Amino acid sequence: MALLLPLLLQGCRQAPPDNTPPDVVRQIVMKKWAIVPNRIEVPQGDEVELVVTSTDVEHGIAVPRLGIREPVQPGTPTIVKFRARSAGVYPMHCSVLCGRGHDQMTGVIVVTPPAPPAAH
Ligand SMILES: [Cu+2]
Repeated sequence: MALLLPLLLQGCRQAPPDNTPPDVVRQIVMKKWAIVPNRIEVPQGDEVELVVTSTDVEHGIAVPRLGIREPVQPGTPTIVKFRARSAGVYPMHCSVLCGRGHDQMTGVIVVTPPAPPAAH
């Protein structure tokens, strides 16, 4: 239930440096026609590294609300780094038209707020 708390903690948020190693690493596999897993949870404020691979043809990883849009070539992992400053659900999809099931290539990145809720 803590995940549903409104985010009213902007004023006491820390500002961590941006050149640190990732706090969390998540693997994503793109293939005809799915993003696996199609739901990824990461903590708010952490430096996240996504390692995105394709097992067949060229796909693309796009998470518009996080400003992410990168091609994913088979055989070469695409590394995407981001830090989500707000908790919430961020839709992701394939950004390369890869066949008739392309529209099914969707998922979400769920950014969870720190738990337990910080005392303000
Ligand atoms: Cu596609």
